[in-house]
Amino acid sequence: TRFSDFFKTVSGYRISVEKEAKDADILVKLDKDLPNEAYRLDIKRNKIEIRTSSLGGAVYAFETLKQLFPPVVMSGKVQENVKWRVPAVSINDFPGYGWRGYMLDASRHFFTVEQVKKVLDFMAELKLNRFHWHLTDDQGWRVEIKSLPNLTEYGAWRVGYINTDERKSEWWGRPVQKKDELAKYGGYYSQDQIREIVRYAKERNIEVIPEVDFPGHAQAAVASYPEIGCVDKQEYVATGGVARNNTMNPGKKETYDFVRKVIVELTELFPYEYIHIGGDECNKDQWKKDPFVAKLMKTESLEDMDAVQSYFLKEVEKIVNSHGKKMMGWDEILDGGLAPNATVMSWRGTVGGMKSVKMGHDVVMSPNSACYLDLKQGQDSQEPNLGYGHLFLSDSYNYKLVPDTLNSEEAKRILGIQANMWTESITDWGKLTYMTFPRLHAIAEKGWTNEKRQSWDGFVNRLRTHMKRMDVSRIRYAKSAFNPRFKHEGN
Ligand code: NAG
Repeated sequence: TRFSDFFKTVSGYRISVEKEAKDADILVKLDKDLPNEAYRLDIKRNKIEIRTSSLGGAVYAFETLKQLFPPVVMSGKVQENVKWRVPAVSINDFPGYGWRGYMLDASRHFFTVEQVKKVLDFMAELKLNRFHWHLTDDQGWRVEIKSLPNLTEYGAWRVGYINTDERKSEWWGRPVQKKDELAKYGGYYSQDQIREIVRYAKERNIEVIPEVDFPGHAQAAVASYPEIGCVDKQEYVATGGVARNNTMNPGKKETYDFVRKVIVELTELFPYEYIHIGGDECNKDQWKKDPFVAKLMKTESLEDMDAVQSYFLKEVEKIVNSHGKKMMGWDEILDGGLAPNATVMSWRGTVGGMKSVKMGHDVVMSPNSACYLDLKQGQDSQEPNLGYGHLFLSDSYNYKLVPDTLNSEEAKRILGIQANMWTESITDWGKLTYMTFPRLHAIAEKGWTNEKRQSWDGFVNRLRTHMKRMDVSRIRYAKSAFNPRFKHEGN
């Protein structure tokens, strides 16, 4: 229905599905022979015909159709007084990879339900189908877990110095006056809101994958339930980048009870295959002096801290699997020995991903050298002071997802690609879209288009049209990312 409404608003089209379709302008037919997410789009003088075997195929046929109209439509907004014309073409289209993801970190900064829906809208427009929701970190716990109420009563809020000027000002180009103010910041998603998001995503062919970060990046959790940490006193939800006591204690029974409760409720909320358990950047120093960890090492004959982490994550995997889900984690989950059924998300470059493939595990590639949207897209002089390093559009576009060193069996274990939006410096919606585009266009193309048909020149041409679309819709994006006079290395 969302597409019928959309096309009706702009042009009075009649859309029909199957039988009563004869006199419709846009006709959607079920064609069981087409693979999942594939579609055929035939545009004739007085009729548009779509064939597909799946909801996903239908969604993408309509997204393509929207993009064939002049660059006046994006995110449901339409410009008035434009000739509403589409070329007569025949398109046979299907994706290269099943996992085409976008990750939103909702912990470092909180984004409302309405904003999350807008993320899902632009994902659908770029034919992305996996929304990875980073729901917990040191700076805030954002998912309601009914059996663990402290997580959202306490763990969702931080009190600290927040730079209010930066929050309000036009942030690019101008120097920001620093004036700090003590404030409470936070928010969380209720279970009803999560169900609403999952439903909204489903209509757009998007699966939602929750991430809760274990055993590191967990200061908000440890602050809410000190008994799962390596501290006896009350800890605070982190305000800045450097967390203190942010590591769960794998030597305590309470920790496993905690994990179990979280997983049970996530399983009820998110109907899909995977639960992402984080696993990245665990600070193991606290474990070295913890008596519970020492005891665990003795009883389980664990040699070092990597072995402790691996033991813990294998236990987590058992819990996840026993609830009918698969476990996914960042590539640190390889350290000390990978859990037997785990899928790896490779972020520290591609090494962890390639190693996992060779070991027979599935992987999603999300290397920071190609997919990290929190890095600057242009030179420092052209960019606002967001991001701590650089990742140019051409770096994303030139990334080769499947290296020649893999044989065809191994290549199949690469499920796809994902862009990650970490939000330490992303305080609002304008910054989010600015850092996301146009790199997300490049990453989306990596996931969808056959590598042989990818070309930088072709991409840049098509991007020009998308940029017009974003201009019309007043979506902020980095123009510096694509400047034809400015050659990035590797262009
Ligand atoms: C890493 C952290 C993440 C952080 C990001 C910034 C992963 C898997 N972990 O340090 O918490 O926000 O990079 O680029 O990326």
